[in-house]
Amino acid sequence: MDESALPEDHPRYESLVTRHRIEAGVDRGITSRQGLIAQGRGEAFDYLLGEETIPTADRAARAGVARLLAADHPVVSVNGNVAALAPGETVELADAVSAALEVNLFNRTDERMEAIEEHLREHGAADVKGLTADGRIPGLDHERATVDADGIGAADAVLVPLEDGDRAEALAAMGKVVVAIDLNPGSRTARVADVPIVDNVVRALPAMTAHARELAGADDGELERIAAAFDPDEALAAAERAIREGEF
Ligand code: PTJ
Repeated sequence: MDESALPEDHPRYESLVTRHRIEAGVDRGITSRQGLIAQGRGEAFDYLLGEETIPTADRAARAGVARLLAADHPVVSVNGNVAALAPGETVELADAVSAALEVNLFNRTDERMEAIEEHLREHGAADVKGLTADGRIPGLDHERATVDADGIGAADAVLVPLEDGDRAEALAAMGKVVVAIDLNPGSRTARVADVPIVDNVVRALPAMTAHARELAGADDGELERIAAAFDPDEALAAAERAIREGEF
């Protein structure tokens, strides 16, 4: 079924659209089959969060943008789920914070790397890193450690939308600022991130771009103040409360 054939009056229309995109991503060789499972996990948390951006997640999005804008070499990491769910939004955000885009896969194959690179270019990316593969994230085994030396390898801040916990931890251990988007406030990714954004990537990425445009003229002092005012533990606790009690 084409996305345009989905019933727009369905009460869970947005969820149908994201499911459809992930399915299409698997069909196109962009998303791994494990990506379907990850999506299901994410959906469960999104359902518990009321399928909306809670106020602390929006504050986290702003703090994450401040960290990316303040960085010398920010990189937006893209996996098979993000490429399928929000390719245009990912490219727009990378532009808005002057970050490089790098394809970085847990289940890395040349075919998927190339399919995702092409998909991002179709959505406006001028340059896509990840295929040079001349760097490694220490402490990880196999292909999931592979990065570009002048991309994630050299980055001082990395946005990891929807990341596996091991890799987020390894990036943090390299001393990089980790900004994560993850619907599970208890995940290792969310817990190791300097800025955990507990929200769906389909909402968080455009919200971050809007913050980036608004903060475009901000000086270093203002970016620093925004980043310093954000408390990751408090944000995670607020997300857990929202899930438990529907209290925001
Ligand atoms: O494309 P690859 O090969 O790099 O593989 C990507 C996946 C996602 C399969 C891989 O990184 C993986 O297995 O991830 P996990 O360990 O399942 O973690 C995914 C996390 O993202 C979980 O905590 C989910 O709750 C969360 N998540 C899933 N969908 C979304 C999400 N967070 C935000 N927005 C979503 N749409």
